[in-house]
Amino acid sequence: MPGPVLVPILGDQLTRDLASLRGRTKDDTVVLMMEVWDEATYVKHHKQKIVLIFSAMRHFAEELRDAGWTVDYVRLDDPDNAGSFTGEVARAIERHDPRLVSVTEAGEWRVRQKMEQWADKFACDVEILRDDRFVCSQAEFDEWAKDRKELRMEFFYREMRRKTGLLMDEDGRPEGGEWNYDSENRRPPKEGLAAPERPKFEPDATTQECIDLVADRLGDHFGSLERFEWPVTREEAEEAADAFFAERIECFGPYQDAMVAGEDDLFHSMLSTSINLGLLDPLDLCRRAEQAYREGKAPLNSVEGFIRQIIGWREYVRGFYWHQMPHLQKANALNAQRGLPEFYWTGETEMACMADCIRSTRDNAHAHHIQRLMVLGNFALLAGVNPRAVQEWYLVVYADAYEWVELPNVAAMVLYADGGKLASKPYAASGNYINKMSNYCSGCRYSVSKKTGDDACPFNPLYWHFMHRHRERLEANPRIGRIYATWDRMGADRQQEYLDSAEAFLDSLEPAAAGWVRAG
Ligand code: FAD
Ligand code: DLZ
Ligand code: SF4
Repeated sequence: MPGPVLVPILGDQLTRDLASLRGRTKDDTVVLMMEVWDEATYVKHHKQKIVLIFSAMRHFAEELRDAGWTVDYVRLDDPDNAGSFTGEVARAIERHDPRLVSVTEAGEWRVRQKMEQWADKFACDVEILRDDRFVCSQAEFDEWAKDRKELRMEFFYREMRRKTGLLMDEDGRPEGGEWNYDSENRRPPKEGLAAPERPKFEPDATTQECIDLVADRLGDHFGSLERFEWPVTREEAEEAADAFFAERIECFGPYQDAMVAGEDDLFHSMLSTSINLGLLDPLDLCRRAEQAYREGKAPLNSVEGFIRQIIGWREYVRGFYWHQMPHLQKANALNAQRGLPEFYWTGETEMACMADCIRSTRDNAHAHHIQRLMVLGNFALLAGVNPRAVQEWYLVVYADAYEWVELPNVAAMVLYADGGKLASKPYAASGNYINKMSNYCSGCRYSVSKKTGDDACPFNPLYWHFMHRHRERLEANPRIGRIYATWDRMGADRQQEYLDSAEAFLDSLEPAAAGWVRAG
């Protein structure tokens, strides 16, 4: 009798229709799921991120068992646990003597490299299948990117709109006449802006077990476990999506870039963790958004904005990641060498905007897009923090972070470390932008209207310090170069005041202690 097919399913592959499960028969397949030390500690992920992944994996294993599949599930605290995917697949091969290992490709470079060695390591056949849970295949992305000097999301996005037919009219034109309603997605928060509360999911017994495990074994990782509210099953994720489409999508567009102290979710969907785990189908969510528009339940700028984030940005960064790896990991076009400041981990800073975004990150393993981009990221860009240190921070702290989505956003979008392949200009901004889009500045010890000196908002002198030190590269950029006329008009004395203020502030930053990202 030939052995069964062994189907390893990774923590972010929790999809019933996964390529490696599709077409398999239940009496001839053993599904293997593994909680492994290597994955939990290659960086010291936020405690909530590990609880989320383990709990979602355990629930998914139950879902498969209930549907009649044989699931071999290895827990982190299993005394024989080999600690790595490769080690656990090797042990499972000994247990089950399979004729074939059939696996869906890993989302991250690091894991895929190891997976590609399995065929040489193991005695049975190994097949690695394409992950087709994306609208755009890698071959398609590479073909689109071929011969383009600059890769721009906007043009890619239009291709995805055409491919999916989302928000296209009968004549093949974009709904409403425009491809992009970004200019209608920037409304500043009005006084007292608050969103309906999203569904929060109390830990069940399985999640509680994972919380106890993480607190016990990985208690020195960053982040709080006090409030764990993430959806961990497909049903819960669907409930979260239903609530978004019923109550929050209407205002999603206008307030997409707004920030309000203490309002951690606003009108965002909070669905990235479920999408990235494989619990929700991104294309299905886009179709639901389109339906809300067609039924008159949500305006076009909200629906287009939501769809753009998913079939635009999400698909685009995934294609970009594989197109640019492995060198994207090391890219540092602006030669930024500063260490990450300690306050990114402790939240202890007098900058009210940074402190609130770091608090939300610590409490929820989440911050919304504009907080990640224009507050936390903008500061790292202006201060010249080394891209590797920034990348590792983002990978650790967010529950939705996997390198394929985190790295392009951090290295290319935020830090311009790829020298402009992804973004046409650095997203550098002074305190003015944060003041316009948030209510942070009114509660800050710094003054956003002051440009230099001890009380000045640090973003103000840092902005000019950044522009000054990268003049050679940025002056020729038509989207940003004109700013130098303003700088030149200031005169040497005023310029020096800006530079001195920035340097005094940078000198005051305490670099992060060792041990936040990796043990020892
Ligand atoms: P919404 O605002 O409701 O957006 C809807 C969906 O669009 C999201 O769920 C997500 O799937 C997708 N999306 C939106 N923006 C992006 C984007 N720039 N790239 C990819 N997908 C996007 N997202 C991650 O999923 N994982 C990450 O590790 C991650 N790291 C980021 C790092 C930085 C520096 C920045 C600027 C953005 C990062 N993002 C990341 C994108 C974005 O911030 C999150 O997807 C979003 O905040 C998740 O919250 P939400 O589900 O409420 O999103
Ligand atoms: C992020 C993560 C963590 C913390 N732990 C596990 C795990 O123990 N087992 C598992 O299958 N997946 C885990 N993951 C998600 C993986 O890191 C993710 O599937 C790969 O990085 C994708 O390449
Ligand atoms: Fe942030 Fe500056 Fe505003 Fe303070 S004054 S909240 S540091 S932007």
